[in-house]
Amino acid sequence: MTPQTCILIGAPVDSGKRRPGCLMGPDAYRTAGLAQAIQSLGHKIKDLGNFTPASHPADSDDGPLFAPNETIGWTNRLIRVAEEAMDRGLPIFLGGDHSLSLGSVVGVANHAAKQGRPQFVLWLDAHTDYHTPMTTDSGNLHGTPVGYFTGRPDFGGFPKVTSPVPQENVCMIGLRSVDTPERESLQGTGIARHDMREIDEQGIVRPLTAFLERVAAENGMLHVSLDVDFIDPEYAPAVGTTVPGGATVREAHLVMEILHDSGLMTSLDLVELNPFLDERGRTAHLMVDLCASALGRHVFDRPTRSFR
Ligand code: 6HN
Ligand code: MN
Ligand code: MN
Ligand code: MN
Repeated sequence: MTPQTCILIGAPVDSGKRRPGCLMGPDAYRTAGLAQAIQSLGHKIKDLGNFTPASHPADSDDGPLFAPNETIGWTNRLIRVAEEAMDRGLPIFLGGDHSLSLGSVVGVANHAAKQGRPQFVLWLDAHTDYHTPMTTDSGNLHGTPVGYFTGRPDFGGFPKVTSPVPQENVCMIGLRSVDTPERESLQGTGIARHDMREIDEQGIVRPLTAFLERVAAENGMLHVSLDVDFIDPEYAPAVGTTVPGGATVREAHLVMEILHDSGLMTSLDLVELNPFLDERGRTAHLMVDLCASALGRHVFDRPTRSFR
């Protein structure tokens, strides 16, 4: 891969669910040596520090949603930050919970639309995060970003999504916890959904390369959203929504290594790390290592693999 300028965007978003702790994520990644790992691969780093939400009315304790106003503030902030960062390099959003993708994905998709290129999203997660504020039973908005950036209705108060990501451009891998309303509304959508059963039976390479071939064929921009709970909790315990039966360390690295080979990734989220739940930093370190794989860390050189 040609050297990149990686733009670190600290997004200590903690409003997307009730259990606190993801606000410590960006600094845990820094402490685990993210910048050094990326620089050692020959890339440049621009660390923009930690952002705050755009100003917003205070949230009240009543109502079905948890902290909607703060989450709207974050979404407003991160859309702008994402749009600007895309002109300067490869943005890496250091979460923060997954509600940060309400902003990061809409921002990068706005940028892609200006370039006249299609936006694609690879969603690596145990969950589909396809709720809307009307369908969520938990009231936790980290369960809604895919619904939002694909243009589902009922996101009143959130910025209007002017360049929704087409359903056919979204690929989810790692699924093993999907709520009934999500499953029902995903039926008949073009969103590619690969659950752990399929990964067990067929391996993780096949769905990934099929998707990357499409991104390449359409000269697309590719946003990758990596939720800690994509990985099995045995290896990645520092997340509030653990679901057993997730990707192994090698499966997760293989995804990142193939992403690097493809040269297609244009932006990345590292989300849902809750350092308060970690064991001596091991989850933070694993996420840093996965990010390094996506940016070219490897054991031996091999013939380049072309998706074009
Ligand atoms: N995540 N489907 C559950 C909910 O509360 O809506 C879990 C969401 C998990 C969110 O993966 O970022
Ligand atoms: Mn631009
Ligand atoms: Mn998620
Ligand atoms: Mn998840």
